[in-house]
This record gives sequence, C-alpha cells and structure tokens, in this order.
Amino acid sequence: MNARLTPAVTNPELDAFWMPFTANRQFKANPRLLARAKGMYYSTADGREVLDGVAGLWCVNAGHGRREITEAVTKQLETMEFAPTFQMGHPIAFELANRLAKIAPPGLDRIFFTNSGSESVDTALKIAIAYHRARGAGQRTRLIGREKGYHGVGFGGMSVGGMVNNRKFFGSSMLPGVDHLTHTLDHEHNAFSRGIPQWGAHLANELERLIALHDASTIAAVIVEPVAGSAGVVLPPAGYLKRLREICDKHDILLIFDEVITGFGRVGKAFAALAFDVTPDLITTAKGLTNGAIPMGAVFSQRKIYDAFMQGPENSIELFHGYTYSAHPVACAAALATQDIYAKEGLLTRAAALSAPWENAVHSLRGLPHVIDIRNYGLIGAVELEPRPGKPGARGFDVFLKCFERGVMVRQTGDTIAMAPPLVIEPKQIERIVETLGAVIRETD
Ligand code: PXG
Repeated sequence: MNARLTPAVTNPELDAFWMPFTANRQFKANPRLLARAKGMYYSTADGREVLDGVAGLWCVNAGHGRREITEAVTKQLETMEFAPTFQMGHPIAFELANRLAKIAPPGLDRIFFTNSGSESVDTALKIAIAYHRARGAGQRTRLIGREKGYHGVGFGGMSVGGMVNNRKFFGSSMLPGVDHLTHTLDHEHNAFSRGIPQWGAHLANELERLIALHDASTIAAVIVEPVAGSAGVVLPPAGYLKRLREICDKHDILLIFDEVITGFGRVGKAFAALAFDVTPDLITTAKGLTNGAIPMGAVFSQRKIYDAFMQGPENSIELFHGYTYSAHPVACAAALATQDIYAKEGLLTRAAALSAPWENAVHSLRGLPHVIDIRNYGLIGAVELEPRPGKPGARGFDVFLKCFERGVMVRQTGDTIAMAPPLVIEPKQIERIVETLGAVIRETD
C-alpha cells in the first residue's frame, strides 16, 4: 500500500476534531489550547495567562466571562430553552429586535435573525434579490462583491468574497452572475497612513465600469465590508464609501455593508455606517451581537425593503427563508444582556476615545525590520510584514506564535498581524500588546 495514502495519525486525542481554517497537522503536533477566560485574558490549558488582542475572533467586545450574560442565558434556559419562530413567536425575540432597531443607523429598523455571519450574508443577498423581484424587477439578480472581501463561507458569501484561497478549492461552485470591484489596499500611495487613507476614493468609480458592462437593470446589490478584517485589515479611502452609495442610488442598486466585524462598537460607533456617515440598505452582523457568548447573527434592513415584501394576500409567507434557530431564545437573552452592557459601559463609543492612543501605539512599530505597512481605524490595527522569499505567510505565522508564547494573542492572515482587542481594554494593555509584538518582530528573521 502506498504509505502516502495512509491517513496521518498525529495525536489520537486531537484527531477527531477537524478544525476550521486551521493547519490541522501543524496544530495537533503543537496544540495551543485555551481553557478559561476572564476580562482581557485567556488562560491556557497549562495555566498561562494570555492577553487577548483579537477579542476571541473579533467578537468578545465586552471582554470575557461577563456575569450578566451568563445569568441571562441561564435564566432563559430554565424558562424556555427553545421555541420556534416559524408561524410562532416569543416575546424576547421582539424585544431584541426593538432594542437593536434603536441603535441601528437611520431607517434600518427591520431585523432578520440568523446564527452566524455567513448566514447573515447569505440572508442579505437573498433578501436583495427577492426585494427586486417583489418590485417587479426580477431580472436584477447580479451581485457585486470586492477583491479581498470576506463574507463568510456559505455559497453566496464565498461567491461575492474575494480571498483566493477561500474560492479556488471550490472550482465552479460559485454563484453565477457575480462580479467584483477592485480592492482598496495600495501600498504605493497609502502605506503607513494613520487612520483612513486619503488616496483612492476614485476606486469606487469602478462600479460605474461594471454597471456599464452588465447594465444596472441586471444588478441587485453591491456588498462590501466598510472596513475589511479577514484580508488583513483593508481600509476604505476617504470618500470611497460615500461614492459607492451615490452610484448605487443613481442606478437603483442596493448597498449592503457587511458589518460582522465592524458592528457593535469596533470602530467607535455602533456601526461603521454611522462612523462613515453612509447609510446602506442592508447591514449584516453577528459576532459582537452576543459578545460571542452564543452564536447569533442579524440582518438590519431598511424599512422600505421590508415594506416591499408586505404585499399580496395577508396569509401568504412573504420571504421563504429562515433558520430553525432564527431568534433562538437563549441567543436573544445573551444579545439583550450584551446590549445592556454596551449601553451601561459606553462600549459602543469607547473605541473612538481609545483610537488616538491605539493609533500611536501601533504606528510606533514603524521602522522595525520587515514592517512594510501599518493600518489602523477605531480599535482595529494591522502590521504588515514583508513575506519571506518563496514562503508567504511563514514570517507572519512565526510572529503570531511567538507572541502567543509570550502571552499575547494576535491574529495572523498571511504576513499581516491583525489586532482587535475587546473594547474594555486599558491603555496599559495596549502598551503590552504593542511592546510584545515589537519585541517579537525585532527578533524574527
Ligand atoms: N463577514 C465578515 C465581514 C466576517 O468578518 C463573516 C462574514 C462570517 O462570519 P461567521 O460567523 O460565519 O464566521 C466574517 C467572519 C479573521 C477571521 O481571521 C474573521 C472572521 C472569521 C474568522 C476569522 O479575521 N470573520
């Protein structure tokens, strides 16, 4: 038998879990196991403290181990662990939707619940297509995403997404009729910009080119992350998002902001739409909605979109879409407790107050070996390293690993180190993250 066809058994205790977006064999040979979490810190299974520089995975905005969330979840489990929301309802779902509508950007006060960011994206894309059909424009089915975009891993999100590894393995299984804008990362003009880069608003005009190619009458929606996270933090140039909005308005195309990362305070306001003063038609969220405690996502819709569906006989279902766990009562309880914390502690705007010291801290790494760009906005930061010749991602991985060994968790995407700490971070902890990262970069070839 060909030895290479024999499955690799690395560690019998770790083999059964096929880990997501992970180098399984590398991880299982040298596992990094997190066992507990409190406030700004994780503890590893062997008892080491690790400062959380990425809010788990961009989701634990209020910090770890929040008692209020635990209590709300426990109480809901004891009261009613599950109830359907298909042709039935339960009060806490309506309470949460009303609550979210109050912090939503103007007009986006109709809320559809999902269980993840990927589901929120697929939901928003389907709503966009069905909305045009409901208005008698059923030929508008084309979707426009952007290079370097990340919109989760459903077939819809994968298709509008623009990260090559998330697409190339799945061949022709992409949605038909999808096109992509160019991305906005430009080292030549914008390297080491502090905050939003000034060059590049004109890149939004690319949308006019795609419209000229396909014709507006075939296009349902444009979806972008206002600030892209997964691709290694890609910022919108000043004026870019406004320009996209103008072009979409001109051609009756819906604009979707994917705020799975930027929603719930990451950029200093409740949503990036508010921070950039650009109002999209749909907003996708997840992550910070429940502080990461229970999986949940939500799509915020303009009322005009909801209203367009509320036509025809009243006994007909208006949108043939939903999940068993849409508005799961336990997730609703976690989300309400989370929103209480955000409101009570001013966390939805705390990133605005911290963004100047954060910016200074991350930009202090300029000039260190191999650092080719630094980007920041709100409480998001990225340090891009020059790849080792012929080994893309290797330097980034080494830096990530050494930071973890020294008690700081950051996120690595290729050779970019991304940071997005819980919004409860204190200035001393910002220093600690950046000092550790700086020391590691200095000593990494
Ligand atoms: N949209 C955006 C903008 C995201 O960032 C998703 C959709 C999908 O969400 P779910 O809940 O289905 O994973 C995301 C997820 C990283 C990283 O490395 C980012 C995400 C997930 C995992 C890792 O930055 N974002």
